[in-house]
Amino acid sequence: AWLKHSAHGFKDKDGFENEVVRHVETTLARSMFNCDESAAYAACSLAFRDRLILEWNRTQQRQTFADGKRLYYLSLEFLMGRALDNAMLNIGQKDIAKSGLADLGFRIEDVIEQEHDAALGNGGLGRLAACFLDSLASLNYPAWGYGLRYRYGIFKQEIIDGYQVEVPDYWLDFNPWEFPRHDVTVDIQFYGNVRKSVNESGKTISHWEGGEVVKAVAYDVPIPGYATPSTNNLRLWSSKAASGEFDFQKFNSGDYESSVADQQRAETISAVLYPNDNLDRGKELRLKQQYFWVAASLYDIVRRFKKSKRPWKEFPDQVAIQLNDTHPTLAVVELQRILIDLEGLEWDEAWNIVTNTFGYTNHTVLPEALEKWSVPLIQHLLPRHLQIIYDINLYFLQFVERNFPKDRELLSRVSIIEESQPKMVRMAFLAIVGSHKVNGVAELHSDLIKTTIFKDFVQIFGPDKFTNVTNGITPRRWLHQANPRLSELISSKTSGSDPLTDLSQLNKIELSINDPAFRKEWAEIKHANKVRLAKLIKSSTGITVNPSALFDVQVKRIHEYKRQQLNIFGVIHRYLKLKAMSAEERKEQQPRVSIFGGKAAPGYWMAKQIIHLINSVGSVVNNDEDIGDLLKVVFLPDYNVSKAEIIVPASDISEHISTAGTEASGTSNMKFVLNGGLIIGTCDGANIEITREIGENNIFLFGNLAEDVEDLRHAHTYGTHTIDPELQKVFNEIESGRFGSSQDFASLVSAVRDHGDYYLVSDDFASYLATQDLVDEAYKNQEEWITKCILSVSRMGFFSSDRCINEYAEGIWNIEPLPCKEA
Ligand code: DL6
Repeated sequence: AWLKHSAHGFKDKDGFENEVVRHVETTLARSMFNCDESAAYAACSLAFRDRLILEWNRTQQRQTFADGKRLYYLSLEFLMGRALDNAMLNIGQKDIAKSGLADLGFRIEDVIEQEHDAALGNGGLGRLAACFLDSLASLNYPAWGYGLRYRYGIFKQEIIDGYQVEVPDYWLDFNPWEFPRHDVTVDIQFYGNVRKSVNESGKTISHWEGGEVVKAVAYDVPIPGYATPSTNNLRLWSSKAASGEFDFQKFNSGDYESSVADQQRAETISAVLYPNDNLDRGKELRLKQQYFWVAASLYDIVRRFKKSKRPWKEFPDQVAIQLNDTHPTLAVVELQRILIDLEGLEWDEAWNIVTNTFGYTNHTVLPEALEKWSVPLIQHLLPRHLQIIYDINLYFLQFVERNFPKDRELLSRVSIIEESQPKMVRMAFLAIVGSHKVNGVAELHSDLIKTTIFKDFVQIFGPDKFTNVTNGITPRRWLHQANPRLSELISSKTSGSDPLTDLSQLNKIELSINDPAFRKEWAEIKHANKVRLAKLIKSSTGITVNPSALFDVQVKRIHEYKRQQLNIFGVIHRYLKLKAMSAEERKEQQPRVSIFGGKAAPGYWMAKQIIHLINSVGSVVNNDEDIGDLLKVVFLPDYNVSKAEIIVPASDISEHISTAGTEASGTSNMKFVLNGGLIIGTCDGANIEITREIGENNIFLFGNLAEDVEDLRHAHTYGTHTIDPELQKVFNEIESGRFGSSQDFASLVSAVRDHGDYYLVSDDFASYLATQDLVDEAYKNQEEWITKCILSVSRMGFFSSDRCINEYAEGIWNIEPLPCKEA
């Protein structure tokens, strides 16, 4: 590893141990005699952090001197997970740490376990941002992430009496991975009003005045690249009262409560992550978060650009900004405001700079997730921005009118302002108009946005503005960290090339597919990973599962479109079938453990019902002596990144079963296959490309196609909707009270039976069951199963986030890598 030869790495194990001991004794002020695992974690992290800081500074200096183009990735979510393990691996000194810690009396796994997940995200979108940061640094791209430093990330989920209970997750007690920059602050304005004046040359100038000011304070997080000294920066903003600590006058006159009110109101902005995934709730505080974060980030970016003393027209040659979904779209408006109001540029010149700077990634076609903000709310909070939005819309509609004269319908369809009551700003439309490229995240999804929600814009701007970049995952975390033995087995077959830097090397394992020793090791690794998961299941739910059973996993946010309800209805069907069998027949059946995990948004009632049903079915099935090990149903509480690192490598089959056309991509599908599990899935999102890469024989596809969904829904609404008879039996059983009060689950049943079955659960049920039978059959032939797994892994090279980042860099950002020459 490069660091072994660098002045900044640990020379050897002794060097590492000395540093750990030094931190225990000085930084932590403890003695080695009472050093427990948490102190060992702290000292080990600080020792690695010291290595990182030096490279981090050098990388930033290198990027500044090179004076080239940088990417800024704006994401309201970064679901980072744990940092220590990743730092050790990327720096290339995990072996030294392992033996050094062993000398000091610790197992490296126990030390890693001490770290709290940095859970600043809801699900796929936030985790994708974290994978991208890892790839950007590993590929030496000059790039910064910008986000919010939430004091509370996604809530901790507890399961009490089968129900989800949300508990706040304060994660900042000890966080060695962030650096407060009290000298990097930005004053952010809200509310107030706009005054116009005319300058000497007769030009009207807008002044945004009055209102409230909140301070943004920067916290920096180093992002180490793998096998390179490049260490990028993630800057997270925290909110503080601009006017000092609290109001002394009020304090002195005894009005203690209101003396701290300003301070508390300011700090609320970055206090908590909104826990909705694929759902927009339109709350004022959320809009405040969005503006606070984009305004601080843009101030920072512009300040950096201005230091270069280049003319404004060169801004897009120096700066690429990617909008991770529409959450940062106000950045488009803010940059236009800076350029015209503060820097005095003309509208057209400014708008040209803006549109050449931004790119927009769409992550969903679900109507309930497409952001809209009410005009009165924006008017109140950001009065000048609303004026600019209206002007952007006016010039855009004039452009449309010129190119498509007399098409009033078109104008109203594409207007950034929706003429509803109240009027709404359609953020996706604003993002499209303000960007030079718009991309979807998997082929099907990118096609769908072009033919459905953004169809008119393809006509207006032409097809070249719209593109696809299929998502990817970082093999550092999702192969090596999660599954070190498999990673090493694979590396032993890639003739010296490192699959963690070039995932296409995976295809070399195909040469060993008939090697008995290789296959045996493969099977042993999977079994060991299942034993590890069985222990986690036991410790977190009390349920004992047999690691030799087929592990069937569905872990992701709970959402009707992801169809955990289809899965649990299928489990009930399996249970009923097993119950109806004789003891002899049961012996022929493939034992299965159905494992679920995932959080429901606190206000999403149906999702919470799904969790309750899974747990209720579990309590019946798991205690049924007729069934024994033939079927277990587990709901693993508090699914998060570090749990995923244990769950993913242990799966035999995982479920990616969204209604076709609803899951933009999915990324856990990639993680599961990369770790030697097969998948059952619909023709949706990235499942389609996974199938193309690994071959149809190695995946279990079922269900209706995206192109048929609209007709089926139409038929449910206007024709007769007959429920699948096997599903009806499941409903009868639920309604008989077998799994607790049928009232509790009435809405889940009636959504399918009486309310149009929007997610086509009944339409796909028969094909789902038949495909699950194929899974059982296939699993019985372990030799063939392992062959499928090896073939699949060997063909997963395409799904590295490194490939994905290279596509963005070339096709959207126009940035070049800047490697360290001495490395
Ligand atoms: O692109 C990352 C991820 C996809 O893999 C998922 O399929 C998709 O559901 C998710 N989208 C969102 C949208 N949320 N908002 N806004 O999280 O993006």
